[in-house]
Amino acid sequence: MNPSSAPSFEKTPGWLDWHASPARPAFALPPGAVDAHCHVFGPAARFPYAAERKYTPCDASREQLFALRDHLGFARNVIVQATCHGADNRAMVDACIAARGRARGVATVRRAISDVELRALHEAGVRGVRFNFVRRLVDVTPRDELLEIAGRIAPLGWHVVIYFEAADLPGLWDFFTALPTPVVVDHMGRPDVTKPLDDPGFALFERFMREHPNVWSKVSCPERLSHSGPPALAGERRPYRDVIPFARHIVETFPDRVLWGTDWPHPNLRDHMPDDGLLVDFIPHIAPTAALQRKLLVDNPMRLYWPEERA
Ligand code: 0GY
Repeated sequence: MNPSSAPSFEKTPGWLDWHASPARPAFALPPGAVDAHCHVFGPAARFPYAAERKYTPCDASREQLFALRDHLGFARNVIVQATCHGADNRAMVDACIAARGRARGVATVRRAISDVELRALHEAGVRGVRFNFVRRLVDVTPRDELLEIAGRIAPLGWHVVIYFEAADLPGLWDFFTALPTPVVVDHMGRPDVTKPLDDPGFALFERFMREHPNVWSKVSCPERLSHSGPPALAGERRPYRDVIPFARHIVETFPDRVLWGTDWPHPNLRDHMPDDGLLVDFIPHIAPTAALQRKLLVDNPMRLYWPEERA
């Protein structure tokens, strides 16, 4: 124990901290834009990281998230429970409450959660649960437990966010298509962007969305999927150019079921930390018209997270 008796945490070796001075984006976000995928980490002194975590990040507080929101020009956030907090949703819930209606949350819950606890999460602004199948991030949760949870959150009007690697979609297909709620896929199901657009892996993801009108996709995380970069932007005007055809295809094919988020504070990046302003400048490359941008950034997230505010 350190002198204050608070647990102390050492960042995972090689951890990249979030960008301290992101550019102001050149792209002007439409009024009311929602950053629909971001996290808070700790601060650990107040909200310790979970024992079962697979990484230990740097702190990324609610105040720092709200400062980034204002700097980039977003109106609202959707704060997704990060795996480093396990199923202890306190940091995310605290941020949602502090945002005073300008944030919604996506929680991680276990089957032992009570109806009273679910109701309290709802009151705080939670509108979904996340099921994570990325093995480097979480231990396996049995599918019968996840189905039970999905059945319990459906009557609250919540949805399920799923995170998986592209290679795992065939094996997860039957489970995903049995979910009784809207289903939101993180980061387009992580396509291999070194392959062509008609690669069978991405074609299967497109089929997943086409055949299941309850399936949505976040067209987020170019920095995680890209091989072309940054950092090698020299002479290249389009950030993360190799991701653009994939994200643009999903936006143009399913304009009413796409969301976008920064993924701040960008856990587990290894080669570079993105400038969040540059990430916002990626948006017009994947949603090239004002109408598509409005759906992606305002109409769609408002329909999913703030349906009561729609005209
Ligand atoms: C993301 C991606 C990652 C991590 C998490 O909750 C998390 O720890 O989601 C990742 O490492 O790919 O969406 O933030």
